[in-house]
Amino acid sequence: MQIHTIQKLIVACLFAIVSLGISAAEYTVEQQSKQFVKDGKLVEKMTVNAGDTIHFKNQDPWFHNVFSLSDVKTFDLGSYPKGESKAVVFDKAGMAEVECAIHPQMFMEIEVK
Ligand SMILES: [Cu+2]
Repeated sequence: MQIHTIQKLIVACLFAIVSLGISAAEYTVEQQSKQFVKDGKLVEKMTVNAGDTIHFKNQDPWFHNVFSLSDVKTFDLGSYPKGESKAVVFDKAGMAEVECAIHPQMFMEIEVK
């Protein structure tokens, strides 16, 4: 009886993990001409769902850094050259300000729902 309950729980957990995996989206934000660009357009704000991943890809011939000091997600991807991409999973709802430590004019907001 107890083993059966545990088995049910394991199945429920696996189902939850799989459905979370399916619903989580992947986005790419590029660093281009010292701006954050998404789908070829300057992006100042974007909305994602909790669990989604954003790939930050440097498309400029110089180094960029991507970091955030927000409560929602604090990270520092370091400095990386053209062609390199680093991913961040936004797992908590709220607002994240994303900046580049090398170019202070680079700034974008990510709303996590
Ligand atoms: Cu930069």
